Amino acid sequence: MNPYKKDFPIFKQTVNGHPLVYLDSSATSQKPFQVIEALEDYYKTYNSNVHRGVHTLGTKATDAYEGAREKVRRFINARSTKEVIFTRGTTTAINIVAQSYGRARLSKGDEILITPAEHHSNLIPWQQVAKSTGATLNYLSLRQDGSLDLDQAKEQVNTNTKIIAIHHVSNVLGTIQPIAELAALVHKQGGIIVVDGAQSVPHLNTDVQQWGIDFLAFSSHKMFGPTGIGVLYGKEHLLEEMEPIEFGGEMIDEVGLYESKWTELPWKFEGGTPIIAGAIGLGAAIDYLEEIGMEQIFQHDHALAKYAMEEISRIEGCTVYGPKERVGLVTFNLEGIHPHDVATVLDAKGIAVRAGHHCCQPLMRWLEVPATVRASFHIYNDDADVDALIKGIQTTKEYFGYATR
Ligand code: 7TS
Repeated sequence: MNPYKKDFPIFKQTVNGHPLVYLDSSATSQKPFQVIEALEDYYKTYNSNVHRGVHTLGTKATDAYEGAREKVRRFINARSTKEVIFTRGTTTAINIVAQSYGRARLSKGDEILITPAEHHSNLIPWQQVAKSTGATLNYLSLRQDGSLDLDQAKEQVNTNTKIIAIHHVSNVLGTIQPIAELAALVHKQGGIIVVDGAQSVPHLNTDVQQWGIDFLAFSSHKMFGPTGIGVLYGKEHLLEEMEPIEFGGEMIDEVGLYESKWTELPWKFEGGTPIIAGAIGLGAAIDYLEEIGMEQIFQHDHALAKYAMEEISRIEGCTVYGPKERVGLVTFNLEGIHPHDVATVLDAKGIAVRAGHHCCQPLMRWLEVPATVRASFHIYNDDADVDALIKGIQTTKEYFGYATR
């Protein structure tokens, strides 16, 4: 029995008459009771706005909100809490960099480099910024398994390259990209690197200083925390020079009739009442992750993905996409059966997987498939879940009239 499953109340139920086998953590992870109780505690006992007034509950809420920021700082090894901005999620975090840093710094002749494997959240913001500034959007080359070709990248990155924006771990292929090497490469040419950490921060140890990256975006809901909150990490000197993209309460120092001054970091990027409960929940999620240990989590998720990949590859008519070394997920197709049909049959067995383009339409074209099935794992999954998936795939084949292996 998986020792962590008992912490996640959702697994007490059956789905379609079967114990829930949740293999969709890359879309969103389940929540342990420690996180749910932290949210409940805030709402039940000290619900209050932050940074305003001097009453007791307000002080407690402010301490918890800012305490969560310090937990995030430690978790990603940022130098200062000034570098940790709470956002609505990865999407919002990347949009802040694109809209603020990108629009101010880019012009015709400059280049933004991304890959064909980006989630739409790390693609469309750059398309938009390229359109509005005249900068060019170009693509780094990937090897056949979706991993970045560093030798090619060395040829591609040049003095016009002002921004590299890349996923750390692919939400479709599980590939781990060499972001530290890329950071060194782009810095040599005077550019910066923006890392989409949506699928890496929940699964492996994060060290923004060791990696030398300039910006990192991630979402709480994929790392056992609540929805509606995420983080933008940015190097202090870059954030200092950037303009906010949202204006209103909380982010000001002084307001006049025609001009206003912004407050200091990190609050200048947090206009309006912040995501108080969300931050507190994220803090509780970080406590939970740290108690298990990120190395342990990485090993666990890595081993499960490896096992699943090996087992699925042995099924006749199954194609698995992506590299051998991967983080926490397996993407595949069954010959002659649409991914949505696979997911529907699995769902009838209580097995939750994702089918579709996974918000990566250019990557689907690159893989030359319309869609795929994805099974993704986290700490509450175990070999029995993979075995249930394999059995489910065989049932799917039988259902659609294919022989099993
Ligand atoms: N980047 C990557 C690599 C992602 O996997 C996702 C979400 C995002 C950005 C956007 O995160 P959000 O929290 O702002 O929405 N990925 C997925 C997925 O793979 N299935 O559903 C959501």
